[in-house]
Amino acid sequence: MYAKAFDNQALATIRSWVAKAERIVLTAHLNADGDACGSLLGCTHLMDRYAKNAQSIVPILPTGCPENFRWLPGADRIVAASDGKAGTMMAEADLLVCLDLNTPDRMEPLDQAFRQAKGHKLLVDHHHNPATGEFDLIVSDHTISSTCELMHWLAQALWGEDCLTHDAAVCLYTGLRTAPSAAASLRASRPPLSWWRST
Ligand SMILES: [Mn+2]
Repeated sequence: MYAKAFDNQALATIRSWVAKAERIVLTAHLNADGDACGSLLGCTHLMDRYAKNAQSIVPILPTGCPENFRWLPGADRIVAASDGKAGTMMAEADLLVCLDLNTPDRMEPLDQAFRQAKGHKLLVDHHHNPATGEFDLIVSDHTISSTCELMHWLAQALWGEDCLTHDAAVCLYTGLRTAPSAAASLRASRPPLSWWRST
């Protein structure tokens, strides 16, 4: 089990934001890797399940989805900055979830649109030195293997052990397996994660 307890007040805030949000945008860093794509889409599937009032849930990647991750469930929903609509979607969102980055600079060319957005800004990440002034709430732990692993533990804390759909689990496992630090941690004989659930 993940040793560090999540802050109860932070969990309540996130649950409330997700439950009330009507327009949700999720984003990750440019030149997305497996951890960025996996956490972005894993969280998208969680929003599909738990954001009961959402009219739109849009994953955005600054430079789009790389070809080698287009097989991931939900990858066809990803909007690239080159699409031209991403900035407007950020401006209209009442919840913006950022994954696998520690500063909006890593969202270029969408960094300014993000900074100008008025919605609640949540960061879930495992890099050092998160930019604390840029987000409303930060869930960050640089000692954890990957953003996907952190997202997995966070989701369980928010919504219980059975929270992951099959698609969410596929996406999060992909990031967990492809992030270099995550692969090393898996090799270091961590106990198997019990997060598989078909629905
Ligand atoms: Mn990454």
